[in-house]
Amino acid sequence: MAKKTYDLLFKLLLIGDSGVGKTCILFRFSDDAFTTTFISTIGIDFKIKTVELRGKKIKLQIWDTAGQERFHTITTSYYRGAMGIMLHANEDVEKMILGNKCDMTDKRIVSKERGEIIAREHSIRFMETSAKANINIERAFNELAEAILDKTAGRDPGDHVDKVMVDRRQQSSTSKSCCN
Ligand SMILES: Nc1nc2c(ncn2[C@@H]2O[C@H](COP(=O)(O)OP(=O)(O)OP(=O)(O)O)[C@@H](O)[C@H]2O)c(=O)[nH]1
Ligand SMILES: [Mg+2]
Repeated sequence: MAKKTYDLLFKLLLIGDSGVGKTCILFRFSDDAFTTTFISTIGIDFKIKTVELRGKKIKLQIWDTAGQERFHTITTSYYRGAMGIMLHANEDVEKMILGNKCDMTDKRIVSKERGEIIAREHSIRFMETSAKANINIERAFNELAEAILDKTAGRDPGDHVDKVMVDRRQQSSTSKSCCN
């Protein structure tokens, strides 16, 4: 019998304006690499990375959405079923705001303190990151996954399987109407 390679599957979503560095954050996390070339995401993309947290193998399925307004209809259709969202979300999902490009100190617009205040006001986790300098990227994903793990601990593992199935159906129906 084929052995399952993970214990839990978490679906995470990266959302935010075009150019803030979503794809670079994911690329740094998945491949430990960075490029200065800006290739704006078309529609939606995803990467898989399995992490081990508290003795559990957690498969992270991370969706990277296009920030450009013209893809809004496609990208928002993927919000359903997300278990953790980075940058913006509502209701019962675990959220985290990333203040990316923190390596660009001379071009800083939002202070760290201001970011922390905004996040606290909305009860959202906050972390300053840099995909370029590899600051807090792994920590951000692990912290979000741990928050989901805390929330889901004790639940029947079957819950997760069901959620994935819903997502798969959604993916296949969305890809038909997608542009790629
Ligand atoms: N200095 C610095 N530049 C970064 C960082 N992260 C991303 N960039 C640069 O910012 C630009 C945009 O990065 P992307 O990751 O493609 O942006 P995105 O948010 O995915 O954009 P869309 O796909 O259009 O939504 C690229 O030129 C990157 O090299 C960072 O942490 N520091
Ligand atoms: Mg992108």
